[in-house]
Amino acid sequence: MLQTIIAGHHLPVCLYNASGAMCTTKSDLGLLADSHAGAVLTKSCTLAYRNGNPKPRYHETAIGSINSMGIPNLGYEVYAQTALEHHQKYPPKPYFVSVSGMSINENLEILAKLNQTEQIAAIELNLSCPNLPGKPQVAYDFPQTERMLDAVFDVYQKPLGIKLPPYFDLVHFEQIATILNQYPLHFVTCVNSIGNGLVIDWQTETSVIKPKGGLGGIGGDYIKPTALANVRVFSQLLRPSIAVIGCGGVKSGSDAFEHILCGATAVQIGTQLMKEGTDCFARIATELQQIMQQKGYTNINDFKGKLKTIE
Ligand code: RRO
Repeated sequence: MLQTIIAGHHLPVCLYNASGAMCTTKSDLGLLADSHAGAVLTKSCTLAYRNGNPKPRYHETAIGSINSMGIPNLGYEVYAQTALEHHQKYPPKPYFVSVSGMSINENLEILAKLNQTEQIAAIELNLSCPNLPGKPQVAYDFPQTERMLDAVFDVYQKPLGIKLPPYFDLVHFEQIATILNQYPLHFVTCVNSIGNGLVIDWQTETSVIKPKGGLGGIGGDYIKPTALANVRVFSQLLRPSIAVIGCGGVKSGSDAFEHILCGATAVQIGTQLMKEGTDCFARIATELQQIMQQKGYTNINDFKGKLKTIE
């Protein structure tokens, strides 16, 4: 009932983790593989191991999260190796790798290596990390995004999608969609955290995370309306062969239902996975299924993208 297809790969359930949430270590990836998630996606990786930003760098509030992790990861080789082990143990569950090199050349080098690992179902190229001091988010710089995608598709022919930051202006949606429609992308994931928010503790009069003077990417309930708008508008502007994967503020079956109604082909879970652990997948899947049954839907395509607006 909840099955879907991403980049030609069948997912038994249209829910899986957002990159960054519980997917950095081999043991995290094992827990995701063992869970009811329909796929596994790794932490964004670089060529070499990275420690990331100084701690505290992640903080939860009652309705969301702020992070400035700074891409802590084990280096791409570990995630390629884990793909082999994953494939032997869980052959039907697609394994996606998120890539976030520090430059075009670093991304090209990582992709050239990952190209050799058949067990990777697809790459999610992250063009939207908000937490590198001194580095802008690539996908807010449209000429840089074009240069990146030109270079990537020159060397990489296997299934690839990109992780976008949230956009807020309809002119920007149209400009970036026109660029993305030129490339053989399999999917776009909307959205990364809303960059450079500030959560503070009024009692101690202090910011809650250490990097960048307390600024970090915001996730959770705060970002659901922005995420839904991005899913909706990109579903309308992109070629139909580019699937939109929804990410942002999903903590219940109705949140996932809303993302699909706006056009999502699958839905990722970040902050809620961090709060609840991998049990969230079975719970949210059950809730989504109940909503579908009540409405008489048997497949997500029965309502995908069918949001009604008021005339
Ligand atoms: O590691 C991070 O700081 C991070 C990344 Br790569 C990202 O894409 N989004 C985010 O909120 N944090």
